[in-house]
Amino acid sequence: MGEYTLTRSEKRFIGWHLFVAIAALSIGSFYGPMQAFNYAGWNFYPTLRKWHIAQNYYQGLTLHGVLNAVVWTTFFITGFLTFNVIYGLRRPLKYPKLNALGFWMMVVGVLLASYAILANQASVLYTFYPPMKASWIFYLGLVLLVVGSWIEGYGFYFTLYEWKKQNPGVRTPFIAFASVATMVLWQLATLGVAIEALFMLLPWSLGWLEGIDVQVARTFFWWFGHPLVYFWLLPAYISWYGYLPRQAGGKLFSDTMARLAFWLFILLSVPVGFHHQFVDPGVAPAWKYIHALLTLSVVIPSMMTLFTVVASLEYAGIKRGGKGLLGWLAKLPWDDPVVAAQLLAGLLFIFGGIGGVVNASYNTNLILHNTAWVPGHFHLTVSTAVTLTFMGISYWLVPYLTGRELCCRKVALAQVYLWATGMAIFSQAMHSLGLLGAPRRTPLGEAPYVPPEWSGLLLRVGIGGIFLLTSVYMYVWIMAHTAFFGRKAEKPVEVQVAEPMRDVQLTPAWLDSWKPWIAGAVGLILIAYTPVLIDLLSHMVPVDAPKMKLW
Ligand code: HAS
Ligand code: CU
Repeated sequence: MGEYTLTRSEKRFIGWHLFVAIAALSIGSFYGPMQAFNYAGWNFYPTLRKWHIAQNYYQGLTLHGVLNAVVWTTFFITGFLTFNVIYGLRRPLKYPKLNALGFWMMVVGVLLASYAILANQASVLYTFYPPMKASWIFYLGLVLLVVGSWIEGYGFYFTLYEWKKQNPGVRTPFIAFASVATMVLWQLATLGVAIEALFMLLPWSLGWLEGIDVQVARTFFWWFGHPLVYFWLLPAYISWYGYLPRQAGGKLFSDTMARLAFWLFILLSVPVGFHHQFVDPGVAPAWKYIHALLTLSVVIPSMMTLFTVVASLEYAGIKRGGKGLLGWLAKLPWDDPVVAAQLLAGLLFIFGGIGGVVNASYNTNLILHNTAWVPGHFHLTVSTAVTLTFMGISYWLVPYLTGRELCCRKVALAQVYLWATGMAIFSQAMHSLGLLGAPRRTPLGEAPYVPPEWSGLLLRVGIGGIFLLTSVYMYVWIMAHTAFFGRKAEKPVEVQVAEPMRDVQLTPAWLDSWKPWIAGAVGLILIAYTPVLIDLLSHMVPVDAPKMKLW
């Protein structure tokens, strides 16, 4: 790929996405360690209450979950995907105003939802399960966030369509293809939560419905909730396939495998939601079994990714002079924050992935469901594989967008290692606590039933929190310093898109054709959900929120 530069306004537009993402992270990440400290017995909530920045544990937990898991990710992702579409296709967006409309709608949505949470009117956690009921402002904010992201996605489709018309027979450049695929996955996924919010939660919170069926709501939520995690993950995979091999000094081992992995995600990500509902009543075991099988199938594209990315890295390490079976490992640029972030993210994700398979297995799920194991799992996945990779991406993307040099490279390197260490300590302790029966979503520091064998682990959760609190504010500081006060770069940042080892045109044409895969995905969703939904919808038991307020 030769040089191609984005215009100033394109850079600014993407920059705004990252700005909102990092702003959300900087608030949300304050409350994460507050939970960890509570576990360790250092309870700051009385002080936070005095300062009027969180009334209770659940408000803090909601701020943490929504701002980090939903806002930081969605904004970072839409910004990064916009970059990939423009840079990958080497052309402007077809309708930049449409994308701008989507973006500002998302911003309004976030402001509304954040207002509701900050006012303690929506301390319903990031899964907002009914019958907990939030203010309608919260649900309206969510709807705007989702619809805005759809509009940004439509902007991508129009742009790709135009490019394809002008480039018949040419394989879509991987970073652009994979970005549009991520959006398609997101749009299939969000149908579930859109139905839940528009037809159930929003009218219910406005008083237009007296009650809603909790099981139906949960089922639509998890239709969305599982593929949501791949909406987070796939942009990290785009970076691991599309940039990391070159950043590490090598090439992408197989463009064919990379594309096939993305198609498999489109095909298999959605019809798996019942692996979050193994213990829910009202769903026949046969359907849980089918979803469990499909869940284990959607592990395959991740195993393929493990293989392809490690093969690409091995090639890079050998080119850098690595000898023997594992000598290449030591030769990788572990001192480059962009690369180190992604290597550490990938290494910890191996454990996150193994945990995922344990979760997906019905019999082991019964032991760990609703325990601290689950947050242990997702801090290795969304908070490390994804977030640490995004941090690594921003260490080149923000300098590219602002034309300023990354300030303090050494601090950035330390930040990345601190994050990985903190997460390793935190997650290991959380997994172990879960196996000992410690519940999730619970202020364990104040619980009267904590047995002595938990205490060492609870302390380790708190210590992990100290590492993470330090690391995240180092990151925010580096970003702010680079974007606003960084030295003007003498030469522009080179965007390091990885070349595949084989000519891209040799990738089979069926891997560049959308219809069969999307049709397959829709078919599988219909098979996996229709009979259960018909059954659930014909036995609805609408309930209202408890009269007392839960928080
Ligand atoms: Fe999960 C619960 C199953 C992946 C996130 N998951 C959650 C929740 C979240 C979450 C947020 O089946 C909690 C939801 C809630 O609040 O209730 N998960 C899986 C499975 C996978 C999986 C089978 N999860 C993720 C990812 C997430 C995520 C990814 C976020 C981004 N998960 C479950 C289940 C539950 C669950 C149940 C419900 C539990 C319950 O009962 O509540 C798989 O997709 C994992 C496959 C991954 C691999 C790893 C491949 C390794 C790679 C690394 C490459 C290495 C590199 C570096 C690049 C098999 C690709 C190499 C470096 C060198 C130096 C060489
Ligand atoms: Cu899942």
